[in-house]
Amino acid sequence: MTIRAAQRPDADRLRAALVARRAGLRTTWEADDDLGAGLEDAVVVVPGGLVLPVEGSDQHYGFRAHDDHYYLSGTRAPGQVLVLDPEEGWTLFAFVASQEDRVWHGDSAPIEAQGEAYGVDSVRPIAELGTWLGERAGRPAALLGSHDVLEQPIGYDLHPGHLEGLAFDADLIGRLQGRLTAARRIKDDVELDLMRAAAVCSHAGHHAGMTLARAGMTERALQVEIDAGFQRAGAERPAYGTIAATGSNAAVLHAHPGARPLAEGDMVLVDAGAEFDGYDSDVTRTWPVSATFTASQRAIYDIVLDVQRTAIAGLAPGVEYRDLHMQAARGVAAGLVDFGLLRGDVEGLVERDAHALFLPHGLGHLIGLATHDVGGYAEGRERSERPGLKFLRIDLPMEAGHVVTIEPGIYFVPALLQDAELRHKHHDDVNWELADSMLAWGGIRIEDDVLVTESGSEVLTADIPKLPDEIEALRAV
Ligand SMILES: [Mn+2]
Repeated sequence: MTIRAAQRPDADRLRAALVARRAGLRTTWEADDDLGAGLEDAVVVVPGGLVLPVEGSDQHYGFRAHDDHYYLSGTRAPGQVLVLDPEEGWTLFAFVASQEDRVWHGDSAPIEAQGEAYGVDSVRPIAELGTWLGERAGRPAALLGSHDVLEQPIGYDLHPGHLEGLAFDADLIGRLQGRLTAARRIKDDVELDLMRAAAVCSHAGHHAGMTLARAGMTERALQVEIDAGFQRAGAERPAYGTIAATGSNAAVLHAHPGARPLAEGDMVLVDAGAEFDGYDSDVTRTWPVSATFTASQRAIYDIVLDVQRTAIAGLAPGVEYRDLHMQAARGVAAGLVDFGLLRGDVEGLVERDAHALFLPHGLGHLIGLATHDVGGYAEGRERSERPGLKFLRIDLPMEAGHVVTIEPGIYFVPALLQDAELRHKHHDDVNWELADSMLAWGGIRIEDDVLVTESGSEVLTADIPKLPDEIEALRAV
């Protein structure tokens, strides 16, 4: 088995994509009739965020630039601000290292090189931002990106007075933000290159986990192997805290890897994804510690896999994600009826949310710069309070360029299955004797990242084995 190398887009493509993103967004903003004449006169300020110092050390927590700032500027250094004056175009106010910075942290990127790399109209030192803002006092202004500039202006070489002159307008901010969020739903070619690179790194980490895991190893030791696999392949870090949960821990949806050892006969649920140049992947695989699944593990695995593949096959432009979620709910209910855990007709079970006892989360979410990316709900749609829907993170008609996760699961969650109210409500829906005998069984989730295309979909994380035979072949080595 070979794992492809993670590739970065070249400088020309990156610059062209950034220029196109900013130009496209301006066109969208200017076409918004509700903004009226407001935009021509407005100033848009997009800070990238400041570092968060670690108490008692001279270091800071891992820095992550605000996604909107990075999306528009192409740069992720802390303490920088991208601005738009419609008359003058886009200016990046860039961090310039002092002598002391150079001694302790190294030099900053040269100003001219940043203008060339990111294709902005101009780049100026951050120290000039205050004067620039002062010259625009009284104009309507929108603050996008990180709002920490309001609490810590000094971090951006500003004093509070520099911002007070601008007329920040909540309505303008809301409108501009809404269009930016909508634009970010559709991934451009450079973003897709980076998401493919993240998927390659995720493959390396999951492969390391599947091949190195042995009975007796702790969840924590397995997590270290997976994260190391990501980073050896070129990822900068895990996109989120890696979940490596064995036995009953697999039914804790966001479990932290701990000291529990992997045991023969148990499974391991690994929910882990690599981050590459700020872009995330999010992948779950569930596999046996032993060389083969047990009969009940294989039966539940086949239900989840079938539901997952059906949902992926259903993805296409125009399809409502919520419908895929409900189809998955029916698939889980039907599978559990066949297994003997649920009783009754599938439609009725789903209507009463009986499936949500075993699938207590949504089918998936948008993914991109954020693991749970922005814009999951179409304008005007609100989250449902129903148990089977309230954790659904997307309610949106699918469009080519969306990247979503498809991640059904079946779990035996004691907190749900031992809840008196739920047992009463679903008294006739569940074979409680069987459910009670499986309280420590754990759970299975299978998750891929899927690009919606004009003709259907493309699974970005398809190289990571999920067929039971492929998994057993890897576990037998
Ligand atoms: Mn996910």
